[in-house]
Amino acid sequence: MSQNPKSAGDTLTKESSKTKEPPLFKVILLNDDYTTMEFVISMLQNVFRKSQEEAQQIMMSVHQNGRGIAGIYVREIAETKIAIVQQLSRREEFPLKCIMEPE
Ligand code: TYC
Repeated sequence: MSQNPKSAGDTLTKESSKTKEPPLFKVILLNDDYTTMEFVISMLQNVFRKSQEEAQQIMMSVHQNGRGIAGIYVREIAETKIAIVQQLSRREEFPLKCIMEPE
């Protein structure tokens, strides 16, 4: 075994590909002119589990730059959070959008 030069530090074996971590996705909030700042902060706190301070900073960054990262998750969690934001936004008749992009 130890004579096999491929056994040490080889990252492309079948074993390692089986235990590879799943791909991650950024959930990105998009700015708009109608959703209230308070609502965006509440989404960031309640859906994305950010502190009051972090939520305030992320919201202001999205407001100023047009978009910002709400969180980074595996595909299924990202999709679920996007669906929750969409549902809560529509309920309040806000056009708030969030999208996902590969990390
Ligand atoms: N631009 C909105 C306003 O001035 C606030 C806002 C921030 C909306 C972030 C969406 O993702 C957003 N009320």
